[in-house]
Formats: sequence, C-alpha cells, structure tokens
Amino acid sequence: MTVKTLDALVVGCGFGGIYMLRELRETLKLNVKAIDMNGDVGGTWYANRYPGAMSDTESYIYRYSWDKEDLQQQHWSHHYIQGPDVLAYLKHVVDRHGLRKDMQFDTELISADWDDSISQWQLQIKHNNITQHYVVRYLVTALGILSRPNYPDISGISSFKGHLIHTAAWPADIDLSNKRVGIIGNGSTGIQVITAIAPKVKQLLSFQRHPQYSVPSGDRPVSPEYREWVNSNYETIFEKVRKSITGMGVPESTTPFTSIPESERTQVFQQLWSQGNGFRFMFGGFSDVATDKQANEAACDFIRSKIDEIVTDKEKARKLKPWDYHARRPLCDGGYYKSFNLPHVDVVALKETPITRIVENGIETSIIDDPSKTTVHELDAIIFATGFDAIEGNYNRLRFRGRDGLTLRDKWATQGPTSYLGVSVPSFPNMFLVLGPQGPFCNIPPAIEAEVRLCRDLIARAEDIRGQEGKKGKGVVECTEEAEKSWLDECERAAEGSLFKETASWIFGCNVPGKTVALRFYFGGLGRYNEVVEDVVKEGYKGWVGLGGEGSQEKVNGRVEKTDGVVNGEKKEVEV
Ligand code: NA7
Repeated sequence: MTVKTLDALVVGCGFGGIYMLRELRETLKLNVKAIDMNGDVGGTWYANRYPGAMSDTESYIYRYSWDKEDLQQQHWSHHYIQGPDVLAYLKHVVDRHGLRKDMQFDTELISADWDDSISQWQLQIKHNNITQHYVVRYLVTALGILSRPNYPDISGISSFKGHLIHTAAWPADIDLSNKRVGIIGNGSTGIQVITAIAPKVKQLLSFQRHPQYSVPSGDRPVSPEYREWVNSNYETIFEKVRKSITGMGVPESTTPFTSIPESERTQVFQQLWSQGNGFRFMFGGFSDVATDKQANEAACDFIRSKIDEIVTDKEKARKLKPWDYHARRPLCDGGYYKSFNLPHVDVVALKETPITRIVENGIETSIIDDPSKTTVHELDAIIFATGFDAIEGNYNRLRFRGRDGLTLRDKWATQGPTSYLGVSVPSFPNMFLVLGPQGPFCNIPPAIEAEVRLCRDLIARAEDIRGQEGKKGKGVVECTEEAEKSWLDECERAAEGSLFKETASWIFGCNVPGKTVALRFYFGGLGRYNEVVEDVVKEGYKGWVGLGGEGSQEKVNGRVEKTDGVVNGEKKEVEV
C-alpha cells in the first residue's frame, strides 16, 4: 500500500478551506493539500446554485479582509452579492494566490484515524473510486455548516415521475419555465427561490409548514461615492465588524424597546423596513427584539401588517402570516410576499392541509380535521428547499476516530455536537475544525477568519514545540474536557433568555427528525468570541495541552511517546 505524507490536509475548499490552505502554505510554509467532494472551489456556494441564491450581508464584508490590495480592486455592483458572484470571487482568490495547485476536487475524505503510535492521522480519501492513503500531522476540517442536504421524510418520493430537485444540488440544465412547480420549504433558501422563479413558471405552489417573517433586502446598485467611502475606510469597517455582535455591517442598537415612547416604536420598525435587511430589522432598531417577548411581538405585528398590505388576496395573506416568535434566522427578500399576488402562485398551509405522500404526478395533501379527504396537486417538478443537516451533518457522514478509538459520531451522539471554541474537540488531537459546533452565530466570513487564525496559530505553536524537541518531538496539541465543558457553559449563559431557543429551527437541530436538539452556536456575538479567543491566547492557549500553556508538553507527549514510528513531515511518498 502506498501511503503519502503531508504536514496537513485541509478538507473543504469553500470560504474556510481556501483561507486555511493559504495560511498553512504561505504563513507556516507547511506541505499541505486541500480536497473537496465538489468539482471546484466554493463549498456551499458551489452546491447551492439555485435561482435567487444571494448573500444578505453587505457585499463589502462578505469577503476576506486579509488581501488589502484586492479589497481595493475587487468591486461589487450591488449591496448584496448574488450566488454566482460569490463563486466567481472565491475562484478569483484561489487563482490570484495560486492555491489551485494544492487543491484536489471530486475527492472525498472517507475516514480519519488518529494513530497514537506515530502521533499522526491516518487518512483514507477517495478520488475516481480509488482509495488513497495519507499520513498527516494536522487535519483541518472545513466541511461547512450548511452543506449536507436534508431531504424530508415523506413517503412516495421515488414514485414521482417529474423533476425532483434539492436546492443544495441544483442541476445546471433545468428549465422550469412553463412547468407546474411545487416547492417544499420556505426558509432563507425557499423564499429566495420562490421570489426568483415565480414570474417564470406556469404554476408555483409553496408547501409551507411554518410561515416566515421576512423584510425587504433593500438591495440596490453601489454608487461610486459609496464605493469610495468603503475603500477609504476598510480598516475601520473590518475592525468594527470584528467587534460587533452579528458581523453583518448593520447598526446594532443598544436601545431597549420599552425605553422609547409607544407612539414612536412603529416608526422605528418602518425605518428599518425601508432600509432593508433582516439582521438590521432584528438588531438595528431595538436591542431586545430577540430576547424580549413584547419587543418581539411588536416586530411580528409590524411584519404581519406589511403582509396584509402587500398581499391582495386575503386568504393567501392569512396563510402567509406567521404566528410564532420572530426568532429564526432573520430573512430578507426581493419581493417574496408580492410574488403571491401573481395568479399562478399560491401557498398550501401544511398545518391545515398536511402532505400525506408524494405520488407519481404530484403531492397529495389531506385535511387536518378529515384525513380521508385528499387532494393531489399535480406538478411537473418538486423542489426541496428543506435545508441542511447543519453543523455536524458532514462530520457524522464520515468516520473520525480519535484517541482510544472514540469516534466523533459516538462522542456527539447523546448530547449533540460539542467543541472548544468551535475549533477543537477533546480526544481528537491535532484536528482543527473550521466552524465546528459552538462557533459564533454571525456573518460567516469574519467568523471563519477568526477561527482559521486560531487554528493556524495553534498549529504554529505545535510546530515550534516540535522543532524545539528535535526529530523525536511530536508537537501534539489537544484541548481538555474541562475547557470544552467551560466553553459549553459559557455558550449556555450567552443563550439564556434568547427567544431563538424557544423557536424550532435548524440552529438547534430541530429540522431533522431524530437529531439531538441542543445549542449549536455561541450567541454572545462575534466581538465577544474574539475577546475570549484573545484572552485564551494571552493565557498561553488556555484549555489546550501540549502548547506550554496550562497543560504541559509532557502530559500530551507522555501519552504518545509509546513508540517511535516516525513518518513526521517527510515531503515524499513512503511505502509501509
Ligand atoms: P431552513 O432554514 O432549515 O428551512 C428549511 C425549510 O424547509 C423550512 O421552511 C422548513 O419548515 C421546511 N421543511 C423541512 N422539512 C420539511 C418537511 N418534512 N415538510 C415540510 N417542510 C419542511 O433551510 P434553508 O436552506 O432555507 O436555510 C438554511 C440556512 O442556509 C439559512 O439560515 C441561511 O443561513 C443559509 P419548518 O420551518 O421547519 O416548518
């Protein structure tokens, strides 16, 4: 068997994997490779090429902050970036930094086993149906939090004779014009697809379980003056983003809802609505919409009144109006509710008329009070906009076996996925997760940057220690159970009082039947997360052993000095 050695393998070539590869190769000068199951770079943006895909972060911060020259040169036409433009940007970054030569596509990690005898990871990866074996010191997983598609558990799916499409695997050649289309799911993805395809299809039915609160995106072209302002202020802009709660580039209010007169509150919501952006609406006017029931209900009422204003058919408006807290991921759109004014667009309220099964020519629903009365909605295509097995979905699909044979799947089976600061798991030495569980809930690129830098610095420290110890040094770094526990406690504290906790969504794992419902994010904000990381680093990487911090090198190496099998760091192929 041929075993190739590398210093590090990065799994995933999306936002996280690209930056990690760059840092390990350019900053740490390691021999590193990045692999991805997809046919090219882009991660979630590669897979989710559905019509209407768009980032809802201000475009000038939905990007890397570290290439200052590129920030000045790479322009966006609009305030929000469309999916194809995000993909083009990531390809541009990869080519600009010559990263492609260390990337391998259509390549899947199959298993990763920690080998205590050599203090390295034994990996199996598959490319063109051929399994390859690698031995690496560092394993970095940038698998994406929203990348394993969630298919609904509805009977009869395979009997459908028309097109079956998941938004996270959108076929390049599908033409939906003149088709009768049913779409299941109206989260962030569903409302984007509905808005984009409604004017083009023959008929569109939204099969909706929970109606959603959405506000206008406010997208518009970027003026030259605005662009100039952004270019001249990038340092300050990114500094503010790193210190903010959401990292979204929207103002974050410190004004409690009840602190201003009742007569002025609607006006605040109206102003937010006119400016656009779901995060601005939730965080920009009042500080407590996500935590205070009265503030939240007022926000809900405001959006419900807008639905009544926009949607002319009273019955459609009734079905589209949400009743629960406005405490899922905030949404925005480019005319979602208005789409239902088109005569060929309608909503099927699944709480009243649930899906009984999928049949060969469409979706069958019944009536909640009389299940014997069924209706078949005839369709040419069914779109599943049913989201993802988020956060741990891709980890559970693979085999990660850490110290003493423990698999990540088993470790996470009962209490849900856990980590220390989103990047490290006890008993999984020298494994670094980009956007693992309990990372900050915020705009993704700045969260990725924070986590990649932390992983890079941990690896750099491990490399230093390995160097100091001479050829026999292993440079093994691992977080402790206590550190993970204390971070989980901190995450629980930060989520206390959040209405998100009381509202079922993918954020807590409620969207996949059988998934453990648990806290999967840090709700303390990106700024606070960055402060915690800074403190941890100042305290000698508190919580990790093997880096000269609170633990000792001996403590970790004591466990791994059992044998002296050395494959370390050789940049060549070896036969074993
Ligand atoms: P989401 O936000 O998880 O939305 C999935 C949607 O699919 C949501 O409306 C669900 O209804 C619906 N769904 C899921 N399963 C079913 C079944 N079995 N029957 C009917 N409806 C179902 O995924 P998205 O892709 O929209 O967004 C995920 C993130 O990606 C988003 O937050 C952005 O950050 C990018 P439910 O609300 O559960 O009743």
